[in-house]
Amino acid sequence: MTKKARNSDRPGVDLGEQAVIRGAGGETHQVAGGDVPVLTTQQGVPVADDQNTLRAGARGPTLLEDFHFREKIFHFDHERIPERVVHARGFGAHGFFEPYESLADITKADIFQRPGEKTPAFVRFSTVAGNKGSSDLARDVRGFAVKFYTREGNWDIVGNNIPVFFIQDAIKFPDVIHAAKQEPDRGFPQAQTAHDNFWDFISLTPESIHMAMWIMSDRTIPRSFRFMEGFGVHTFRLVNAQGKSTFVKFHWKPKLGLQSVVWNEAVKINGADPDFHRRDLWNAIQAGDFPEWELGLQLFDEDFAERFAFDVLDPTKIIPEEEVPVKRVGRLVLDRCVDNFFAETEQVAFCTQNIVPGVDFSNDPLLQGRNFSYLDTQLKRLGSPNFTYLPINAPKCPFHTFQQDGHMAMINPKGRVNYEPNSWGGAQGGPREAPEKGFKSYPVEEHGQKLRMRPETFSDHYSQARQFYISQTDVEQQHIADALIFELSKVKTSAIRARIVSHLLNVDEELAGSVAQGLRLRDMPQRAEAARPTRKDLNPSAPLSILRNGPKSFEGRKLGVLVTDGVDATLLGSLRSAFEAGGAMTEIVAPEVGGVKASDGSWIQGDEKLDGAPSILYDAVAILVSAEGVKKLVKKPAARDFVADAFAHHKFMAHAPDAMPLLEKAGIAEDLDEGIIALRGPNDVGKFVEACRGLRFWGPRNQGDGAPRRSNGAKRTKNSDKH
Ligand code: HDE
Repeated sequence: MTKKARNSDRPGVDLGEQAVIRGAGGETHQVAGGDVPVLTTQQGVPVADDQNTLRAGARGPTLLEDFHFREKIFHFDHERIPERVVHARGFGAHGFFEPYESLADITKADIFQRPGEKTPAFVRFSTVAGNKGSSDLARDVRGFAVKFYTREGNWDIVGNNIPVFFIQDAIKFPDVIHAAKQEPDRGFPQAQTAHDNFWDFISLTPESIHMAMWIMSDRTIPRSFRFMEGFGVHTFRLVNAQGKSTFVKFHWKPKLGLQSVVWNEAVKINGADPDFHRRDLWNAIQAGDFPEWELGLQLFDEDFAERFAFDVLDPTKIIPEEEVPVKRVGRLVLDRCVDNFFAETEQVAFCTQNIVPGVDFSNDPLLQGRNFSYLDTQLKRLGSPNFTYLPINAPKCPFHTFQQDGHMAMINPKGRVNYEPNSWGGAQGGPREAPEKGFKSYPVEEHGQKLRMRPETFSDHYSQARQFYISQTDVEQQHIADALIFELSKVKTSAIRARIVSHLLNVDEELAGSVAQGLRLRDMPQRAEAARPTRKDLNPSAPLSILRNGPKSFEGRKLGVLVTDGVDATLLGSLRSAFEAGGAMTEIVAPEVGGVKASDGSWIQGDEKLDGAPSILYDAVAILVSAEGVKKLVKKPAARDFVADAFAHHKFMAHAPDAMPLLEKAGIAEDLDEGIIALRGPNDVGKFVEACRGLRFWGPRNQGDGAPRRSNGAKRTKNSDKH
């Protein structure tokens, strides 16, 4: 060791508080002392030097006896565990659930007994198809898995942000997932369904057409986790203390309303910030802006199940909220980020079979299969049946079992007893059964032949696909057509494209026509043979549309403000305070991250450098530039894209009068519309805030926008509400 240096030896460069020693090769050694703990091996042996391996001579070979190096590299080499086979990419957070009222009349589940009592919860959001390192804005279903640590054990609702699924029987799960993930010979495409295998499977699996409509809608490109719904999908049972069962479907309703991005934006966000969703959740929680959902229950009895047009055990069907309203029974709040991503988000093990007294399964064949699968997958991933003892998975209520040993046994009982019945009695005898309090399955009577057969009641594959489609606004219908055209244009086999259109003919003829036209199919295929004809009498259902259930204010959203030197300080100040007062976030985007000098000489700190903060990262943008500043900006492609993209993506925009040259360069000066607000003074700020309460400005800004493509020029008759 040659030189001892402290922070103060290096003016202007902050090396932190630690003492620093330079080694013979100039390498940095930071030394323990005071409150700084000593680095040790896993065995607790203090480490003197963590920069150099043990060698025979300074330039000689490394010695095998270097146990510190061996342990460090050994551990590193084993850091990875298998990623989840599906839902590999995810992001979790802690929080709590709090019921509004006692639900004792419906369920004895302890979590629902005492209004206002908080039960700890952990939630993991995920995409399905992409690998762990894929991008957040892939067009994909989002997982919405909730673990409640109740006083009577852990209860998991392992749901998605879409209320239906692709398949009706668990035996098809490996097939649909194989088809959706990368093709096995080439190993791509990653995290997307825009390829032959996926659409081939869908085209041969008519039960998936309802879900296909959902995934082609903007539900699969959510603005963030905070703006999406969650669904338990299957029918479950709730059982009360008297043993009465009520069927239930679980819903999560986001407090902020629903919001998605547009496809062109999603594609660009994946490049600019592949972690867009996880960063959003992290930032919101760190800022104290805790995301919140209400738990909704659709409760119904056997009579309703008999009367309902579809089989309530069929996971490709919803029950429209108009038929069974969603009763909001409590709220889920996420208020704490994880301390360690691996320990919590990666190691959390959700299992559909984790239920508690008061909750029970239905015979949905998908749910029954899931109950089998999740335990297997956790053993594979986490490597030991003791995964339940990891802190993120362990119940927070007392638990006592006679399970023992296995890899990584962490919680081991004391004493001789490891079986029951036993005659050791008292505390020595260990835990005993609880006939009253213990979990009892609902004693539903089952009978029937042993057979492999899909029930005939599952055979209507198109009616609800149609109902979903006609429940969308024009803009949303257009997005569905665009998404289908995009995805099918990536499919190389023309027969598959035609086969999908043949199914669409059973959903909506105009949609089929638009897609056929967008693909330039030379001949319209014949309508796919339907096991049951499509019902046209199902009414549109408003809760199925995102735009009809959007945010009511700009709260929880983000304004990007592009500034230059000479920015009008008063205008910027009133803009920021107006947005922040409404619960929104603002970010300053500057030519350099250090910031800019405002008109009054004050220094405005930058949050982002322009190149790293395209307008796709914001819900709305303001361009507050000076006459001098704009001269430099017009030459920057990033500045032109900032404006042009915000316009193309239907964002509300505001601009200082001096920004006009940039709007001209971006090619939009001729197209100024009511979604673009000139800020001539602080009074106009109110106008902009007001406009931003809407989701986006859906006026026709791009060719084809807003008005669904017509296949034959026919006038649309149904449901053409604009939002
Ligand atoms: Fe899953 N699913 N799944 N799934 N699923 C998994 O379990 C499976 C299904 C869902 O954040 C796996 O821990 C089968 C529907 C979520 O950790 C695995 C079937 C729904 C997550 C598995 C389904 C889901 C998973 C892989 C058809 C919505 C992520 C890793 C019968 C209601 C949970 C793991 C997390 C994860 C199996 C269908 C949601 C392999 C066999 C339907 C949110 O066990």
